[in-house]
Amino acid sequence: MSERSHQQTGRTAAHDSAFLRACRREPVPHTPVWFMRQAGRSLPEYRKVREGIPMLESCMRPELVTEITLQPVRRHGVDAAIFFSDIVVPLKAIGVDLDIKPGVGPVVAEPIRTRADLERLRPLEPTDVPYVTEAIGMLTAELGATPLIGFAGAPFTLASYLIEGGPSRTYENTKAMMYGDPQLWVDLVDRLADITAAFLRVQIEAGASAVQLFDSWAGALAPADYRRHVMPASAKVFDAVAEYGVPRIHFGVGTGELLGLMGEAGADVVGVDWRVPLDEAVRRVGPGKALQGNLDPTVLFAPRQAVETKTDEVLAAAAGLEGHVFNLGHGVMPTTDPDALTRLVEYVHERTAR
Ligand code: 1CP
Repeated sequence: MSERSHQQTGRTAAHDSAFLRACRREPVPHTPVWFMRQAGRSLPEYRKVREGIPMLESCMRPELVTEITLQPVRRHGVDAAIFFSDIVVPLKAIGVDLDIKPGVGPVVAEPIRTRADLERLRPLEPTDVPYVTEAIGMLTAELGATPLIGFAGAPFTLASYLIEGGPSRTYENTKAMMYGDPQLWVDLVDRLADITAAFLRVQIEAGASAVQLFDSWAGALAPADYRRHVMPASAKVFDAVAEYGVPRIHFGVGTGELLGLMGEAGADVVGVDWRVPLDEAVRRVGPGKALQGNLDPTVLFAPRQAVETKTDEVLAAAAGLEGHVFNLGHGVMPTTDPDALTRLVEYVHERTAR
């Protein structure tokens, strides 16, 4: 099959899936479920296929990416697959010297602090990531009617890794640039918006049915600073992929105060962490958007009965929503019992069957 017919086959087959219907705020046969970080560390079959292969290298092997992406779909019966990759893959692809260190996360050899450093960030071309196009072609053929979610890191979250040089709790250097050299900051996040948009376009062109923009660490910002220094760059990313008509999901952690702005940036679906109940989140986001979330991922360490009670609370708070995609409030923790995830998918499907 040609690439274009792969892409059309994937999206056409998935078009009426519960996940895409919920994103479009259409009636669903049951509330769809998927989990952030479902493809990965909590699964023994994942650890087995990853053995001895560094994280970034595994993202560049299409067969391995396909297998890892499919593992949670097979095991848990989730309603969507998320492409196995990482938010720093496009940065690596344009030549940024970085690595993903086990137990740490992305580490950047030479952090970006000056205008001269900025020149190292060139635009991303589809030919920089041939392995992404190849893997998504293989995946959409295998997935049939199960939609594939593509994703990228949002400009703020990517900037935080590039400026800090790795994970941070305080974002002090990031904020120092944002407040101290706003022109350098705006040029940086604008470049990152173009790179992110190009990375999402590659995934959609290859057949992804929806995209999620992860602004995982935007919750570190006050709303006024988010609106002024971050939102324009994220809005540029959403605008750049609007023409495809695929649902655009926008997610961050600790973003209760930003939910309205994150919707306004151009999302069709707003992801909510576990700190704000969905009935309150919908008031903050306003009409015309679906919500995704928001069971606290640590609830999965409690006994089954407690998981069900907390799940019922999420479903009750979601009862008045126009569109609800069930998810955790953040990623699956590596030590989560995979069987608890499988049971949770079954439970949500049973409780919401219409
Ligand atoms: O389901 C999946 O696991 C899909 C693949 C996926 C996704 C969507 C990975 C694989 N990473 C991501 C996105 C990602 N990467 C985000 C946004 C989502 C989120 O908030 O969880 C972020 C912030 C990163 C950066 C990153 N990469 C971290 C966090 C570090 C920090 O600042 O605290 C880490 C630990 C990684 C490495 C990574 N990415 C993915 C995996 C499976 C791993 C672990 C790699 C390993 O050591 O085996």
